[in-house]
Amino acid sequence: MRIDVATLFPEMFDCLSYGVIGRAIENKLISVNAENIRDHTADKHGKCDDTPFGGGAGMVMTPQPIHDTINALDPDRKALRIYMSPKGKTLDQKTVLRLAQREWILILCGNYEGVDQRVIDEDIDEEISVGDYVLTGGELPAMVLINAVARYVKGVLGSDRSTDEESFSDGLLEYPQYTRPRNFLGKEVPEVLLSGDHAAIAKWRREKQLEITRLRRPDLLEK
Ligand code: 4G3
Repeated sequence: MRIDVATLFPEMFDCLSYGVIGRAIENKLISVNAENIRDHTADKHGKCDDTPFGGGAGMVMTPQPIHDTINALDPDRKALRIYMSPKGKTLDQKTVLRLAQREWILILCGNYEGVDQRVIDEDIDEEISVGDYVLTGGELPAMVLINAVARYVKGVLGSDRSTDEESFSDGLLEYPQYTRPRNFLGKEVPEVLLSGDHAAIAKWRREKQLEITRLRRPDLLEK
């Protein structure tokens, strides 16, 4: 899978060279290219923002450098083009799985008060939000999206690491996990997990999932 990012802060994406995603990039399962929007501005001083028409606080990113960045990366409109925005559709596991099927995605990151609406209308396919809060830029949301999507690219997780046993894959929250030691600070690991009775373990885990989901996310049980 190819992932392009259009951003004023490409160095922020260096953190993708760590951990599971870093290994996936090394192994060429995914490629991430962070493109500096400032490298595409026609302004001789490198300016990429301006004051909002109609007045109001802050700055808005101008359309020309963004439009030219996107169309330099994807001249034939083959990528799925996403804008990270607080007013986008909230990211969920279903959307993650749909995006993971794509060969090529391009993510636009806005800063300040966002980008000129005309570049969204002209160049963007979908607006996505990572949650109901505002950040200083779309870079951290883009990295959340990249991480969530990359996990579903074939080969990224180890062979026995399953993505269909985890939270949300069956619409419920996860059961609690335990590992060694069997006694920690006087607390014992639940006996059933040591029993070797796989049917009993599966039943206990399902009950725990229902219990925690009823307690914390009753909205998930409605669905
Ligand atoms: C305001 C995305 C701020 C308008 C971006 C872009 C949060 C999210 C920004 C705008 C962001 C999110 C940049 N903050 N919840 N900041 O996904 O278009």
